[in-house]
Amino acid sequence: MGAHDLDASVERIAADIAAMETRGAAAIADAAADALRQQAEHSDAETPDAFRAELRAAARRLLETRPTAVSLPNALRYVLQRMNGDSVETLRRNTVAGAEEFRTRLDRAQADLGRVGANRLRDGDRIMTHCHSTDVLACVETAREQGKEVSAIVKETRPRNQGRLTAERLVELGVDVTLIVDSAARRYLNDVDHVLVGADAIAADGSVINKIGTSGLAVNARDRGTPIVVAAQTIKLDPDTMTGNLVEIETRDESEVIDRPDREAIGDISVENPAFDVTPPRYVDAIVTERGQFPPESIVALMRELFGEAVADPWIESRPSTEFGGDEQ
Ligand code: RUB
Repeated sequence: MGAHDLDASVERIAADIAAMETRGAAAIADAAADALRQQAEHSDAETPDAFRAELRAAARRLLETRPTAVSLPNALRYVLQRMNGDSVETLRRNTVAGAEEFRTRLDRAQADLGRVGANRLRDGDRIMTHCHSTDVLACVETAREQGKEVSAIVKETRPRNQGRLTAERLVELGVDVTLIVDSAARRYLNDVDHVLVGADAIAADGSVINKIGTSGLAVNARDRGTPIVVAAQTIKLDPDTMTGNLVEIETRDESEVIDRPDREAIGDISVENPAFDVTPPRYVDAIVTERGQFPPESIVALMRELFGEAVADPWIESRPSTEFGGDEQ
């Protein structure tokens, strides 16, 4: 394997993320860290520079899969910042240890978040969900372990129907589930105690980026007086937004919305398929993290504490390498 050769496992993990075989922000972060671990373990780079270049190239390949879930660059940053050492073996050991530590911390953060979120749920509460969020499920799981009865109105979440995954998992947790089409949400909002959704990214102003349909649900919930709670580990906080950058919203293929024959039968139309939307902080009652529960407007303080004022992009290739025969040789 020469410099910039990607391990087969990196290609496989990247393809699975792009095809949504691996999906959801936490699972994407976990898979990305595992991909870097495998690249490090299998690398036959002969020099430290070549090893570092391979790992950076692997990170760039993973980054190009899906643009919105900030857990992906945050995971890559965590691992690459631990890629220290003067020899290939030390670099390998530290990178593998960094990836393993990241994955352990991710699991622990979700369990801790689950305990915080479960405190909001009372015995007999009914929630409404959108899409499939493992952070949301962690809250319900803990509430169930505490012996609380919970029921759920589950939105199917067109076009990919992730609501069915949520429904299946909730049934396993002993939750009474009612599946509805997305457009029926408003009708049921009077009957639920909380809207509980996950996040792909949280911006510095407290905006929540999550599956398309979340913002409309939040506006309707506010209109009905139903609290909107976002379950999001701190890995979902987007440090780039502290300096004014916007979160890129992924658009996916129109075939997820309508197949070609049906589209052609209709005539000359455009089809748009944005995968996520932005819910302004004024429609969000609380963001539940492993560090406690926050009003959305205060999340920037936590962001500064965790990331400082500036964030690095450690996957970028250092410039002089080609000119002076560095990494690329
Ligand atoms: C998934 C989605 C989820 C968040 C949070 O979208 O919007 O709500 O990623 O999930 P997609 P988690 O199916 O397009 O990836 O709490 O598991 O990180």
